Amino acid sequence: MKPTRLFKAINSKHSLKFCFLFLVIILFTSNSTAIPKTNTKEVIKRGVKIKYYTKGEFYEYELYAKVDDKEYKIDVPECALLNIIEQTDFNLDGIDDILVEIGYGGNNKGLSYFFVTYDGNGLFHVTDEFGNEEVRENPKIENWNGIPSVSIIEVNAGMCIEEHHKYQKRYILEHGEAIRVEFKKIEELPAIKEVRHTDFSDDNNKIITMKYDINNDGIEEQFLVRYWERWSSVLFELIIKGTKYSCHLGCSRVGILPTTTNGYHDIVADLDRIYKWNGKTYACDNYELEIIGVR
Ligand SMILES: [Ca+2]
Ligand SMILES: [Ca+2]
Repeated sequence: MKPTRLFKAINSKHSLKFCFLFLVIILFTSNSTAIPKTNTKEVIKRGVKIKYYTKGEFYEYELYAKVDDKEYKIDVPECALLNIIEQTDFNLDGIDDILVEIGYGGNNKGLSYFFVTYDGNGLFHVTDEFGNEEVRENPKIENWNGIPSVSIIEVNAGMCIEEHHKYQKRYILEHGEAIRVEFKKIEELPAIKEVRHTDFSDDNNKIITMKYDINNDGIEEQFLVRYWERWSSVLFELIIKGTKYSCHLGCSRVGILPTTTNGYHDIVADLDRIYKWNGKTYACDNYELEIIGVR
């Protein structure tokens, strides 16, 4: 009978070999089922031609992608101003991804961001958003350890009622998600002399004069600092050799830094916004102090 023959086989001199074979089969099958292998790269043709773009305007933006000349509409948050910041291979898998900015317009809400990846077969993946109402500057796309990364600045500018803070955060696209890989608190640059918005707590209408020889010619220049009630911040004018320069951007403080550029001390606004002398006026990024007259 067959059961007898099986019993005999197990108990025969070959039983050890049988057990070993059985063990190998168990190990092999358990190992192969423990690691799920759903590699999206296998279903995506490398080098696929993909182009992302938006359509529409005024809070009715829609996001599209054209893959090998076939158009797809991608589901994204509604009622938003969408702006594609960058199309590049953020996760280095050989297929272009995008970083999209969500804006809401006006001064009340900041900016947030999400990545979109193409998963193949007409399927796209949208990551969770990052950023918030304290993000107002354009993000920077920077190389971070060989990977494209997104650096954003969060700052509670505007109303200077709370203590001023500023953070730099860095995100990368990994495993289909926006992963934060860096968090840095931006410290306030120490100034030689400064005027803060809190210096006006006793009188909003006064003008505080700050004197300092900013170009080391033996004559003190004058900062005229006023309070801007709407934003609880300060505005300043600067008089150099009879010429008046005006800053129209509110800040929580204005100060003089020990560093110099072209022979003039640098000026700091807020925590770390630095105005440098360019030979004609003070400038920071694309903003210059306006020359409003000669006394
Ligand atoms: Ca990619
Ligand atoms: Ca001087």
